[in-house]
Amino acid sequence: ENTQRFSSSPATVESFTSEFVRQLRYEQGVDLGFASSDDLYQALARTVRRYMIDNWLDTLSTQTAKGAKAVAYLSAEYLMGPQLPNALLATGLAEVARDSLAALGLDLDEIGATEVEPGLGNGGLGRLAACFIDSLATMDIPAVGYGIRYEYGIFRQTFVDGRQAEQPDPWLSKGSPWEFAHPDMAVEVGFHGHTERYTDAAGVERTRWVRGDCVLAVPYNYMVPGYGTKNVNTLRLWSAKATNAFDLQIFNAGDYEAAVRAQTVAENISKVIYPEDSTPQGKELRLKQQYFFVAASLADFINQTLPQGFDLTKIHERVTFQLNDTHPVIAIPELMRILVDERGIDWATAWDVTRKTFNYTCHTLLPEALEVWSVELLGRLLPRHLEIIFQINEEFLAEVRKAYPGDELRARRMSIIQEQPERAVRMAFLASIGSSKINGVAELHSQLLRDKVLNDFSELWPSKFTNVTNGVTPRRFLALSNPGLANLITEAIGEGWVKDLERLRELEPFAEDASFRSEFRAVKAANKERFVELIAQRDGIELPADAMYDVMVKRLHEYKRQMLKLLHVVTLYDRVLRGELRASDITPRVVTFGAKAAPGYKMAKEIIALINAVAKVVNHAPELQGRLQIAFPANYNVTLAEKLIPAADLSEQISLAGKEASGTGNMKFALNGALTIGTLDGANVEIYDLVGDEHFFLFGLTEPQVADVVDAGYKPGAYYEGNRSLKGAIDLIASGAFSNGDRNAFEFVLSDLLGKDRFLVLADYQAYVDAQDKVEVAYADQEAWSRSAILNVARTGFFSSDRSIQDYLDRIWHAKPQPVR
Ligand code: 26Y
Repeated sequence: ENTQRFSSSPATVESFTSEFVRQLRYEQGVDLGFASSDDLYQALARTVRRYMIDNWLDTLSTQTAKGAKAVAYLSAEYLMGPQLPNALLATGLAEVARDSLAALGLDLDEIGATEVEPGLGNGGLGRLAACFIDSLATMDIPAVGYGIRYEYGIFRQTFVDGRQAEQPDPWLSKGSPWEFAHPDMAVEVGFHGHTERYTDAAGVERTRWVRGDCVLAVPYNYMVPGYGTKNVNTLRLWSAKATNAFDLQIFNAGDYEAAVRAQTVAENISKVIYPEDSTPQGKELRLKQQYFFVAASLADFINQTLPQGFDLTKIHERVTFQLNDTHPVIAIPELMRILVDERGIDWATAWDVTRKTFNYTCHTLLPEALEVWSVELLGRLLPRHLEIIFQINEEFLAEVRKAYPGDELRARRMSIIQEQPERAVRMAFLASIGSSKINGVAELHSQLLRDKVLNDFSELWPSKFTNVTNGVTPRRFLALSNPGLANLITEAIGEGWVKDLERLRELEPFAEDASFRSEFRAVKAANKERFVELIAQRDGIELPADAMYDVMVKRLHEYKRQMLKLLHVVTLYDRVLRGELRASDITPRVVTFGAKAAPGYKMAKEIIALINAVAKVVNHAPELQGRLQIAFPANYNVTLAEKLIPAADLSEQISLAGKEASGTGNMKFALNGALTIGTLDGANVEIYDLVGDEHFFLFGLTEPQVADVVDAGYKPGAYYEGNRSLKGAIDLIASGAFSNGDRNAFEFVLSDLLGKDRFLVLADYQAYVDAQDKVEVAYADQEAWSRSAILNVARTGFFSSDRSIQDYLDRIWHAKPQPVR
């Protein structure tokens, strides 16, 4: 099935088979005849891994020998997705593995299906980090990803009576064949305690941090294989472990139970990923996680990667630390502490070096998503870091006052310390002040950062601001996930596109070729069959394969407007019930949702319940004759995305303009030949510009229009009263039609929509329904539709994460490839 002929194989069927059997017997300790599916998976993974290790070690020695500048990506999240298929693709072992297993009477896909994906991320930001390390490896850039080895990944979502319930994700319960633990390389990370002034041997006044307690950070290394190169980079994730010294202290005091409890407290640091992806709660454990991985990573890079005795005033020549949002920003005062307190470097030099070493990527526009840490908490957990932040702020505000004499309001606005509602450290400001470059993740987003969110900073330092539009890896999200389309493309234009995605442009003429279009449709149809089969097995949901696949998958957020999508479905149903629309005139459509809600986000959870309630009625409504189906498989994750995106016809990217920083799902869909229905938000703008108006269903208010509507005093109720079709849909929900007659069931959602509607769902409703009517018409002409779909593929090569990484290299990092010989 999965013919990946993009690379040559390092093994023959014979050698692969003998290694596999050896792994099974001598590493797993089990005979082939008695192997469980997990035994088979572990042995297979270790077999594939074996063919990457030499390249990995060669990469390491090449990179250390050259002493070239490295990129250290600091991210609290890496949403990796399944590892086995990616390793097979990178090594070129896919076919050999398949044949070798088949000869043993085993099936590669069946064994692969037992893999539990490492869900070490919430959504876009974590998945972006995973795409970026793939591209860095593929492009031979010396790079390391630093993060946290959460013992529990993002929760598993289930539905109980249509409502979200969360289950833990013990992804490591059977161990991971992909990780290499290095307890020998553990780093101590301190917390709490106090600071003291003292005079050193040379008579210089200095400060030191006397830590109150400390934990061990144990590194786990993961190979990050580049595609079509020998280069294999490293992802280093830290796991928390209690220190012996710490235990012993309490143990000696005679309190055994307290010693064990203390151990649990220490090891909780890397226990679980926080499932919120906006509205950060000022939770102590989250700040501990952030400092834990950042302190370990800096110590690791300085003490293990840089040569012994390296002059740290030149650290910026050897590394650039990229801050993935504000989560790792405590690294800035940490580097200052190392340089000033530990190395005795003077403050001014240290600050100059620090600012040259860090760069900051912002991923949001929502004010409530900007992280702040209360001065009280930060001062208690990291007293020295708070002092350093205050000193940075003092000098910074002096600079502001000098640049804008008399503008005290501005100084107060720009202060790292917010005074209301409590004294707190604004991490985005600290990041902006302590970095060389600040980037947004799509053109519109970067513009809005400059003009709004960080406007004062862009006035002060215009050249600090830049844009790097996000991208996605074409290895995972095309070559691996859509082998049918990948093969079709390769037959048409050769295989160069996998590493040079702009070459998809060469497909443009094929859009005019009727036989190519027909093959393209056959691939899409096969992808739908594959998805239908999966969803029947996985979720027990029966779906027609012969329908338009209309897909909205992303975290559940009001600003992303899943409600708008749902109102369209309810509108169609309502029109049929009223006899305004014949069911037989509806193009058969499967509306697919996939979305996790943050466990504490009430509105998001109510919307999930509402979607499931509508699905229950609509999917069985005799009036609709099965032409409209809602599929809401639980627990949307990377594994499901890889099957779903290639099956999609219509990609829903309908956030309120000015709210979605970029989006990356939007890119994956277009690249897989889905047409977008979307607003001018995030990277949709760039997709629209590239594919052209005829091949994109554009609707909705633009960002400046949104600002005007809001400034004029938005009244959602007026839209409801003034629009029969909208009123019909909302009234139908309010009537209890989806809640067994209970008229109050969805009061929480509806009253907000009619009273507040922060994200202007009702204002964009009519434009959205009109755009969906255009979709209906367009889909009826399958030749024209596939032409548009092919042009979407051909014109979205820009969205390769290889291009994003090249932009980071050119505009921010200035590091160079170091190919492994
Ligand atoms: C601090 C904590 C609450 C937190 C944890 C995770 C805050 C934010 C996040 C994750 C944010 C995120 O995923 N943002 C998304 O980043 C993508 C990659 O740049 C963008 O495409 C997307 O628009 C943005 O919402």
